Amino acid sequence: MIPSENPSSLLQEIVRMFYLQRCGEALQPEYAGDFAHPACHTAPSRIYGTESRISVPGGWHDAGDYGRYTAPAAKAVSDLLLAYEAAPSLFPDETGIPESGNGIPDVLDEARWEIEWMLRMMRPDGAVYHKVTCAHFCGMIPPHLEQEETILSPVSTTATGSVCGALALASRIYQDYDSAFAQSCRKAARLAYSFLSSSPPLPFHNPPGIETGEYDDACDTDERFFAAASLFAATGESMFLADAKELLRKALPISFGWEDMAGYGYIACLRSPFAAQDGAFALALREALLAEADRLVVRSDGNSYGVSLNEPFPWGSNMYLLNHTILIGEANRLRPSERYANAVQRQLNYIFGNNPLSICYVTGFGNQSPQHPHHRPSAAAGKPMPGMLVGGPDSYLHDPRAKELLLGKPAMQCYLDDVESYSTNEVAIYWNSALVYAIALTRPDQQLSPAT
Ligand code: G3I
Ligand code: 9MR
Ligand code: ZN
Repeated sequence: MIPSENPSSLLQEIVRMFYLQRCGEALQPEYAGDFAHPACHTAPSRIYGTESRISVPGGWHDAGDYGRYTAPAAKAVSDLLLAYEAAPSLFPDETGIPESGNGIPDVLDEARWEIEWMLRMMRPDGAVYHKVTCAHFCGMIPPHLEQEETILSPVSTTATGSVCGALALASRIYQDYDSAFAQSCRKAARLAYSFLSSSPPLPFHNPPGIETGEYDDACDTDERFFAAASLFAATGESMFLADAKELLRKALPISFGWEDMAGYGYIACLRSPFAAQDGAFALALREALLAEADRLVVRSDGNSYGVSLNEPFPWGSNMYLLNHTILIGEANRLRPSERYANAVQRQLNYIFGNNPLSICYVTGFGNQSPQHPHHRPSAAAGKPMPGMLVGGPDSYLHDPRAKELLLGKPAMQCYLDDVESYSTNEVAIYWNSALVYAIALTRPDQQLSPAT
């Protein structure tokens, strides 16, 4: 039930959203249409607590706001790279971005845009700044009009671990396209790892005066595991393998969220040419992933919409559902079964309209889709940017509009197509990326079939 007149245009638009979220370069009307704008956020950024300024241009705006946050960036990049690796033929070089036609699939050009920014966000000692944002969220203005100073918030070990893992992954994926770039990713990943190895946990909390997104995460063990596993997967070095095995003793959830990144360590290892170096470890990863998929599929089978999420639904429920879909889709690659394939398809069907509100949660597609996302460029343009996945139902009612209008509703109906409802109707790069990855896993190495 992929709701597109032309299914490959759906995937293309979902990937093009990243281009439209680019920060630090002018978006030309030729590529961006109504969402063209002059270069934004180009001034050097102040390091919090000091008067020093450094330049960290580039990357993507995180969401409906213009912050740039490294931990969720690492999830978004990892999703895109793993999606590409699973199904390269779904990702052409002609999607209408400035790099189209350069001989490199556009999705890899786009992910590189973010990776190069992540490299700038790394300190010389390998630690990674948690985010660069203004002190407060701005009004519903286009990006180039947000002109308050940008501030680099302190480093965290959650961001450092996630970025390390994503860079190590990148070093494998870009090897065939640009080995020098691949090598610089690997070198930076090693540097981040050396910082992590000698650092106690540095969890992040907004420091006084900073009010933008927090991406707080009390536990950095899963990010450390992703870092070690991904470096092992990229280099085959036994030190990283030993660390990954040790960290895995801590019963980490096999998840793919910005706050729970262990799943990416699993996939990096399972896809690595070095996996065979320790057959018992690879088998343990495989068995654990399949067992988790089986558990989720039981839930999906028992739900009338085929949804594996338990209630209550969290902020960004659509992403959590897609993260499950990714896990089941990866299980289906390891051990193909109709049951896995059906669960993947049913979860995507829910996203695309088979839900109690009959809404397709991707802007611009389906019979009914969000018209008023909490997304500053859309609000400023007076129309929704296409190809964006909104967060979806949040039964905790995390914003005042939701509290006012949704009290007492069943979890799947706790959604408002209202620009004020940032907890249900915002968008985010790492929600779109999860959708890209989940779609790629429906047809590894094949074209998407027409809508059914
Ligand atoms: O982990 C706890 C869980 O233990 C608890 O049972 C549950 C119930 O309260 O909450 C869980 O924490 C939630 C957390 O997300 C992880 O799911 C918080 O309540 C919830 O408030 C938090 O929401 C995050 C939100 O920012 C507020 O911090 C979203 O995941 C996150 O996607 C969202 O990200 C924002 C950025 O801050 C700013 N940019 C836009 C972006 C998208 O809305
Ligand atoms: O616009 C902000 C959105 O990007 C964030 O996800 C959300 C939660 O951090 O906050 C939004 O900003 C709101 C702020 O938190 C409270 N005042 C109203 C703002 C929305 O216009
Ligand atoms: Zn910007």
